[in-house]
Amino acid sequence: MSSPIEPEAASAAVQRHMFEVMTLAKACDERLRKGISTGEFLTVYWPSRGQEAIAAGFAACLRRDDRLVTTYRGLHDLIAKGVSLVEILGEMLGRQAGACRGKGGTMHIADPGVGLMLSTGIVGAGIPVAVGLALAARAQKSSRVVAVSFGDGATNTGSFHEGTNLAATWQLPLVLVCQNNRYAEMTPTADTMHVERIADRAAGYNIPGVQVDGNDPMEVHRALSAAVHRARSGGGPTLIECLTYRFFGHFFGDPMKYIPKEELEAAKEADPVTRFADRLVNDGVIGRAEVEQIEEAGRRQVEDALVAVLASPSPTLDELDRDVYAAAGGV
Ligand SMILES: Cc1ncc(C[n+]2csc(CCOP(=O)(O)OP(=O)(O)O)c2C)c(N)n1
Ligand SMILES: [Mg+2]
Repeated sequence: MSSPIEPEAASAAVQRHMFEVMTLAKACDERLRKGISTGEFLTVYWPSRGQEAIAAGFAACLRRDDRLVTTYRGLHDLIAKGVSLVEILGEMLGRQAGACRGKGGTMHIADPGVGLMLSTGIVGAGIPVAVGLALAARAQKSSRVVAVSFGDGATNTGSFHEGTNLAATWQLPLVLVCQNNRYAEMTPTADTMHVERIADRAAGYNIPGVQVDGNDPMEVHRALSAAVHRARSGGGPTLIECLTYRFFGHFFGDPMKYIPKEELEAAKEADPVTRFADRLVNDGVIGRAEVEQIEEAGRRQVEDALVAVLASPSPTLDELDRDVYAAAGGV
């Protein structure tokens, strides 16, 4: 089903911002992988490298008070929604400076202050939570919308189908964004579902379903802005399937033996960050020198954040049950 709502065009300033977000996500990913490889960082990491164009869409189309729910493979999404690098890296490295004071780890980064309500390691589990957040927005007569980001594998879970059914039935202000990176852990998507297009699953719930090139930020922006507009104006949920690819397997360190070499090489060849930089330069949005400045600024931001993170201690024992339960007699 195609979208009857006209998307907003991304201005030059918005395109630049989208590129900054993609570049920062790439710089942060590279630094994390370097730190893990050398033994400098002791953490686990599920890289979103290769999927940055989808995050660029979130950065451009969501308001600060809109909500976003993501997964363990959410570094790019967190950056797009405005979670600070200190909170992200602090949490990944188990420091008190982290978004959850270092008690949640890579899989569990949340920052409600900027609308990033949940990252979850339970596949599909973010969807019903996002439905609840969308119901809350409606109950509070707020114009905010909720976007939920999940993988291709998540669309095989009951949580996806139950959540989507409820959101469709109640016409909630929800945008379902599937980051189809072609694999769920080590299994190719095509081996686990009888539909060719995940977007077609929307038909089962009588909501619009669109498939886009998830490596093209402008295409993502177009689909997402239309879906956000629909949700905000009472038109109910949309499912957007973004076709993308993960460059580093399921987790960083995954030997990736199950991935055909040529497939991976072709994906890296079409790197969405490089592709977008070339396009912005060709379209005269920014110059080549500015691309390099943005890249350098991204790397610097990551190093600055790391200084603060590495100076921050690990959580102490008395933190063990703090923030886990509400205090008796009040919140
Ligand atoms: C309910 C549940 N089942 C199984 C797992 C184990 N598991 C972790 S990641 C993953 C694959 C998910 O694939 P996808 O939804 O495509 O997301 P991606 O990792 O590709 O971003 C699985 C099966 C889990 N964490 N939660
Ligand atoms: Mg996947």
